[in-house]
Amino acid sequence: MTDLAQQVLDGDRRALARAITRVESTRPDHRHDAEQLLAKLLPHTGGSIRIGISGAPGAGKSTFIEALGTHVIDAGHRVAVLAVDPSSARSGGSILGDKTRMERLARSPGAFVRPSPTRGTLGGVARRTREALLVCEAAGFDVVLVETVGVGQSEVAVAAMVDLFLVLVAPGAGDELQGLKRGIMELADVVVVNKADGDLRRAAGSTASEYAGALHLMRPRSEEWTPRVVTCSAIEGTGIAEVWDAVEEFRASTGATLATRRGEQAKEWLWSEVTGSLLDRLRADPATATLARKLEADVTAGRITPGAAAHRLLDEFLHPRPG
Ligand SMILES: Nc1nc2c(ncn2[C@@H]2O[C@H](COP(=O)(O)OP(=O)(O)OP(=O)(O)O)[C@@H](O)[C@H]2O)c(=O)[nH]1
Ligand SMILES: [Mg+2]
Repeated sequence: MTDLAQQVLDGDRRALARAITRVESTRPDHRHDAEQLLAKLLPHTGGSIRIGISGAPGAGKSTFIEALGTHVIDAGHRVAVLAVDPSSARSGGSILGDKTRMERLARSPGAFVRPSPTRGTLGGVARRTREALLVCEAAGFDVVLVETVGVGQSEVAVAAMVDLFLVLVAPGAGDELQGLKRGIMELADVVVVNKADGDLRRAAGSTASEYAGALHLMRPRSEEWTPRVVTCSAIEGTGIAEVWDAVEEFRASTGATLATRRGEQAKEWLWSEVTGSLLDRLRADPATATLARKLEADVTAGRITPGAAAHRLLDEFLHPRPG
């Protein structure tokens, strides 16, 4: 792992890909390697701006990331793209489509594009993506984009690992404001209305006004930054520079508290690791698994409350009865 760590620090891309594969692995011996590797890389992390990009399917995330990534590379940065995609955790996702859509970016020497891990639960995928982000920073990428699809939990997970959360919407998506999407708006630092081109240009303008109005009504999350709305066309490339300007302004306004916020995030991460690892170990324990199957049936049939069953399961795991 010492060699691999050094190769990552030297900017060796194949080593970077291998390091991330190791971090994503669910094998217990790999986990040990991954932790050693991360310990070596940790002093070299923290040097990027971490940006979460979320949006409903079809909003144009892949096209937008290609346009923004290319713009940012032209400005002299190095960009890594990671993904937390619960649909890909289930089905293998739309990696093929993304390969073609992000083709230019993926070919650029200044970019590293990594499809989301295809195995594991959302929690597991998010945990590993968070570590992959650190590996990319150690490899010298100074902009990390973490893509997620616009469905609840995955956005909360991504927002907890980034500095800035960007929500991409398509024109006419204003009715989303009424319903579920409101919770997501509360996470947004920048809302980008995409597809402001051709027949959709006017609709994009009114959608932008609706979002600006909605954001205005929300209680500000910080004194340093007021969320803002930008319109762009990822296909034509218009407005992309303005999106990046907003990112840089965000960085300038919030720079003084960055270390504190990342420290808080790391603390939360500690506890989600504890939760996740505890569950992994509990599930890997054969005696507990046998009892779990029995208690699941009992809970389903209403013979015992879920609370009581949970306590029995934990007791069995923590204080196994001999024999
Ligand atoms: N007119 C217009 N169409 C766009 C723009 N950006 C993306 N599209 C189109 O919108 C569709 C979806 O784009 P994607 O980039 O695949 O969107 P996505 O959010 O990554 O979609 P998923 O990966 O399925 O969640 C494609 O047909 C794109 O060509 C844009 O700026 N203007
Ligand atoms: Mg996509």
